[in-house]
This record gives sequence, C-alpha cells and structure tokens, in this order.
Amino acid sequence: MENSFNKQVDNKPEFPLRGTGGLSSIEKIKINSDGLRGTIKESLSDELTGAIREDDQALIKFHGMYQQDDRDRREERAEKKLDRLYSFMIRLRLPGGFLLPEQWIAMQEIAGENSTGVIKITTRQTIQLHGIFKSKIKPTIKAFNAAKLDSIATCGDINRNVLCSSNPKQSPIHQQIFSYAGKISEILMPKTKAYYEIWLDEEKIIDKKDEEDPLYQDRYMPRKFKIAIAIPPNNDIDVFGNDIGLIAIIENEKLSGFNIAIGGGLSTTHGNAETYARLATVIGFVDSEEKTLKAIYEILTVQRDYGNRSDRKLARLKYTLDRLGIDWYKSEVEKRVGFKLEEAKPFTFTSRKDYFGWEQNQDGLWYYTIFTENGRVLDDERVALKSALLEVAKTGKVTFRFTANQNVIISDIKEEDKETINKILNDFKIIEHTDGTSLVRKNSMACVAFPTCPLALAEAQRYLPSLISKIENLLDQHELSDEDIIIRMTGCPNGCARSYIAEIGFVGTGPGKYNLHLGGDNEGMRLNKIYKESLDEHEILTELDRFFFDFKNERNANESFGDYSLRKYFN
Ligand code: SRM
Ligand code: SF4
Repeated sequence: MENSFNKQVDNKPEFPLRGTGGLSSIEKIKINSDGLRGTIKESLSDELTGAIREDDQALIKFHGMYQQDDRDRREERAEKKLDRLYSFMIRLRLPGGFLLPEQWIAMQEIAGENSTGVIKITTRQTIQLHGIFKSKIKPTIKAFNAAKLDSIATCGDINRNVLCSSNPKQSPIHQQIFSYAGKISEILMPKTKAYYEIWLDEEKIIDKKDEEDPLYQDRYMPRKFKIAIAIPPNNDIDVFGNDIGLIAIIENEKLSGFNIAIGGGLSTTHGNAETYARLATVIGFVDSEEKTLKAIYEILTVQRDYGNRSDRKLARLKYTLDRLGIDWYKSEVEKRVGFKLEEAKPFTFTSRKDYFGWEQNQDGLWYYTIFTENGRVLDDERVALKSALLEVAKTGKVTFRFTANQNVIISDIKEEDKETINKILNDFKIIEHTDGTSLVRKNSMACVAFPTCPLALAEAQRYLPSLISKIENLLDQHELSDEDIIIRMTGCPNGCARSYIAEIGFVGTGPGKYNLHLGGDNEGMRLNKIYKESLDEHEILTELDRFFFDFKNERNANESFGDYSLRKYFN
C-alpha cells in the first residue's frame, strides 16, 4: 500500500554508494539476489550437505536465520573426517517482545520437535531457537506461520526487532507507546515476497511491481539497523545503544511525542582502532505519530544512501553520522521529511532494570517478572522453568512479554486469575527461584557465545553463572550484596549483551580471557572504558576484590559502583 512513508527519495546519490573501496561482497550478493531469493531453494534441496551455499548464507539472514555449527564438536568431527555439524538458528520478529499464550504453547512445541528445545530470550526482546537441521527449517517456519509468527527481517542488513520498554506498569499509557513498536516494524518491513515463496510455498510473484521496495530498493541497508523506544524513567531497553532511540515524552499523563536519538552502536573489533562503541545523540523532538514515523523512515533512507558499502566494519549509522556530521545528517533528514525537528524535551532516566516478582499496573492487571538466567528457558536441576511456563500458558489467562534484560514477564493477569497463576509459579518453585536470586545475578547478562556463535572468542552464557557465584561471595565478604551493580559479559567485542554500557563489562579476547571494562553508569547513559586487557578468572577476581574493598571504604554517599570506579580508576 502506498503511504507517505514509502515514497521514493528524489535526491538519492548515484549507486555505487559511499565508501572508500568498491562494493563489499555482501552488497553484490544482495543486489544479485532477485529479492533475497538467491539459490536458497536449490541449497535446501541439496541432500549431500547439511549446509547451504555461501551466498545463500548471507541471504537467509534477511529471513531471520543463521547457519551455524556445533563448535564443541568441530575437533571430534574433523578427526573422523566428517563435515561440521551444521544447523540453523531462527529468530522471531516480536516487536516490543510480546506473545499470546497460544503462541507460547506453539513455540514450545516447535522448539521441542525441531530445535535443541532450549528457548533463548535475546537481548532484543525476542526468541531464538538453535540447532534446527536444514530439513527442519521449512516445517519450523510453517509451524510458526500457523501460530501467526514470523522471522522476517530479524537478521540481515535491514531494520531488526523493534524494542519497547517492557513493563506495562511503567506508565498508564504504556500500551499506546508500545503500539509504536509494531507500527515501526510494519513500515520498515521489506516488500519482497521471497519469505512466503521459499519457506511457505506460496506462489511466485509474477508482477515484480508488487514487490518494488522504495525503502530498501535492491541494496537494502548498508548494515543491520536497530530501533528502540524507552519510557523514562526506566531505560530498560538501553535506548542509546540503538541506531535510532525514541524517548517517550509524557506530559500530564499524555504522550506529547518522542525525543529522537541517532547513531548508537556497541560493536568494536579487537585491534581495529577505527571501530568504536557509541551512544546515540539526541537530535530533536517530534510531536505526532505521523512525524515520528516519517522521521524514522527518512533517517533510514539517509543511512541507506550515505552509509559505507565497502567496509562492513564501518557501515553502521554511527560511522556515517560521525563522518558527515550530526548537523548535516539532521538537516538532510529534515529536508526529506519536509519539517524541522523541534528542540529535544527534558527527560530523566533513573534506572534500567526489570521489576522482579509481582507488580500491578494502573488498570489493576498483574505482572510477574521471572528471573531467566541469560534468557535461557529450559528445565534444569535448579528449576523447571520451561514446564512452568507451559502450565501458565495453558491457563490462557496470561500473555508473555520479554525484556531486553533477557527475562520473561507473565503479563496482563486479571485479579481473579492471579491466585491460579501464583499457585503454578509456587508449585514449580518459580517464586522461590526468583526471590532467592541475588541482585547481582539478576542484574547480569551474557550473550550466547559458544557453542553456536561462530564469532565467539571466549565463553559467555555458559560461563558467567559460575563467575557470578564467585562475585556473589566477594560482594558478601565486603557487605555489598545489596548494591545494584550491572555486570555483563560477551564472548567477543561485538557487544551482543551490551557489555560496553555495563558498570562492569567483560569482553572475550580468547579462551578464558576477558578485557575488563569499568565506569559505565547505572542508567545506560555512559559507556565504560577498558581497565585491563585479557584477564583470566583469577586475575578478574583479584581485581574485583580490590575494587569492592575500595568502593566500600571510599565511596561517597549514594555513589553507584559505576560512578565510583570512573572517578577512582580513570581520573
Ligand atoms: Fe549480536 C552477531 C547474537 C544482540 C551486535 N549476534 C551476532 C550473531 C548472529 C553471530 C553471527 O553474526 O553469526 C550471534 C548469534 C549467536 C547465537 O548463536 O545465537 C548474535 N546478538 C545476539 C543475541 C542473541 C545475544 C543474546 O544472547 O541475546 C542478541 C540477539 C538480538 C535480537 O534478538 O535481535 C544480539 N548483537 C546484539 C546487540 C545488542 C543490542 O542490539 O541491543 C549488539 C550490540 C548493539 C549493536 O548492534 O551495535 C549486537 N551481533 C552484533 C554484531 C556487531 C554489529 C556491528 O555493528 O558490527 C554482530 C556481528 C555482525 O553483525 O557482523 C553480531
Ligand atoms: Fe557471538 Fe560475540 Fe555476539 Fe557473543 S558478542 S553472541 S560471541 S557475536
């Protein structure tokens, strides 16, 4: 459907686009892909390998999936002269991280039949299933489709899952603001029907006009693109880590509009000084839905036209912005939207946490936030979380929300149903598990890393829990267990668990080794800095022991660990 957001931009520069060298190989794959089709169908029907063709590996990302292999088993298979154990990860598109109970049940069944069975809640409020063999991709996508779920555009050089502050308790107008996540996701969807054709066996589009794409054209974005909406005072979605961050401005309990921040991005590359993490810069305010959506759309078109397409390491909006200047970028967006952005309105973030346990919103509905360590939903020796969530879903009396801190919120429970849900949570020891978890563990987050992530240099979600146990002991010894300290770990410098905006960040450099970052704030408004490089566990714990001792003895009243460590170790 033609609308004001998908009109063609007249002044787009000549292709090939900005960048120092020629087009990167991925650019050529996109342009020659026939609307992201490539030879995916042929790759799928090749029974000689569990993998797909190289070019198609880049294209399936736009359909929400990645080819991976079990890195734990590489050596053993190589010794036996076997191919790597290939499988696929599929990521759902869930704007704002929301599921109906019947969708959760369907998803759990699909996970059990087609994947490892572990449901992974990601740092962008959605769900990933791992370990799906090639022959199971189509059945998985079809089953998702039957449950009205899709994985379109959750990976690839395109707008990704749109985030929104999770907890409806945060504001009486949460629902209104939350609805923007869906609207933004919708206007930024690709027009190609390849997903339906390849995975759902729908008829091939004959009239190519039906899939003309004024936004993405044949080149898509130069790189992934991320958008998040925060509802102050809680920055639970780390709004400044996104290419576009919207900050809801609420005046007299009404939504006046959004401050717009652009150019956030958290990845770096070890040894490449041209790469850096950057927090988004607030460029102005918009006061209506139409203006908000228009501004978002044109921020994308400017990045589409001016982003670096020769060096993928330097292709994110943050680099375009710093190369061309914030004032230039803003005025180019204003030219394209046809109006001026207003001056940004004041806002304050005081936290970025999930509210664990029972909470009630202004409409009397109840919410229970469950601690879900590193977003992994499974039954293990400590707690049967997966079984509990299935029981809860089967009541049909709840919805599910996922937080950008990788937790689950059992949501929208009526007063008369609360006891039923509470009993299930009690019977499965979920309440005991959530209440009994330390603050530092609740505040911690790790990315996936081994065994599935091909880019991992060190462990993250499989290691952080045991490191946190040791950190808990240290905090206990220094009588700091009640301190709200945010700790995050990633297995490489890509920053998937946003370690660069933690108070204590660990960034993997090699097996068992991590850069130690300090000095981020508690609210996600300040990047941390590298304190020491490539430490092993013993060195990490020795450093932390000393930090906690100093912090306990030298902090100012109400000073957070992040603020203290910046003052102490970097001044
Ligand atoms: Fe990420 C690549 C996992 C959030 C920055 N990320 C990957 C891949 C797909 C590895 C790959 O390229 O083959 C990882 C798959 C691991 C696996 O086995 O599942 C992966 N990223 C994740 C997730 C699942 C981490 C988690 O434990 O929750 C998160 C999924 C989010 C989602 O639902 O869409 C995830 N990734 C992030 C974030 C955090 C965020 O967006 O708030 C970042 C940093 C913010 C940013 O984008 O600047 C992030 N991931 C990256 C990058 C670096 C991008 C760049 O600008 O250079 C890569 C590598 C790449 O794209 O080349 C990457
Ligand atoms: Fe993989 Fe690195 Fe992202 Fe962790 S931070 S999931 S190791 S790409």
